[in-house]
Amino acid sequence: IKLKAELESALHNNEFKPYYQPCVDRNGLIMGAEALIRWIKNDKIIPPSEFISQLEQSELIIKVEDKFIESVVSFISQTKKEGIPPYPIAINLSIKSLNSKDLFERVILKIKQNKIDTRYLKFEIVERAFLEKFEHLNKLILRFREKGISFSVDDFGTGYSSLSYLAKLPVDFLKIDMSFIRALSDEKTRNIVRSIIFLAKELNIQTIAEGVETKEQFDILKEMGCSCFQGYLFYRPMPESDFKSLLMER
Ligand code: G
Ligand code: G
Ligand code: MN
Ligand code: NA
Repeated sequence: IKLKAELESALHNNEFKPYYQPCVDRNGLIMGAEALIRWIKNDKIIPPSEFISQLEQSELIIKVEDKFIESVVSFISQTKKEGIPPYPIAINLSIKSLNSKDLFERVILKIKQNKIDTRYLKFEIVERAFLEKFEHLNKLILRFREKGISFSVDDFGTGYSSLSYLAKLPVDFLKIDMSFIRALSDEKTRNIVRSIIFLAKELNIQTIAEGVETKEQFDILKEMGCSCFQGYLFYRPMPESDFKSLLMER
């Protein structure tokens, strides 16, 4: 268990850093990336599974995510200045941040200060968040979308919501949880995934498959009509400098 004081000092010492995991299209070409938080502590890389839930128990998560958004927005602005081709970057938002009072204003201010195009910022929300405060979230997402910022439902299929619930979500992308991709060799799972992709298409929502690790998984998903792919088969999450080099090669 990490002490709150330790997490606070990590925040003040700028020890939370974004790693970037590109996602690709059907041809394997980069079409964007997800920013994933890491705690860099004395050259050790601590994964979010070891600290996010502790952060979420207090309001500290709001400050950490606020600073994280700042880092990502400033990275986008930096690449633009250096003439590196821009790609949309998706940031995960906790339920606490989504419910924090001035999230919209804070994000828009950062975008203005860094002079970036809103098209290059996306947010990911876990399915579960919609169950808690649907009306609030619905309004919030619509405000962001009016500004050109798009949203994904993360870990889709692991929450409690049914497929019919999807029709009510004002989102642009749906990320199919890794657990389904892992089980694609099972016929029932394949049918579920096919239905998710079909229904999303009917609703004009793009699908992103998470945790794609094998060529077989990639082929099955492509055949089903999935449009974006993320996973170790293509790229692992990488530090900002590596991500920048990767984009510069292109
Ligand atoms: O990067 P990794 O696969 O270890 O991420 C583990 C989990 O942590 C994922 O569910 C991911 O969505 C979550 N995560 C990564 N960065 C953030 C963040 O900045 N905020 C929140 N709330 N979750 C994050
Ligand atoms: O829940 P969320 O989708 O935000 O988090 C993605 C998590 O999955 C990150 O922690 C990332 O490191 C991890 N991840 C990404 N691609 C793969 C993969 O192909 N295999 C596995 N096992 N984990 C992955
Ligand atoms: Mn995510
Ligand atoms: Na996920």
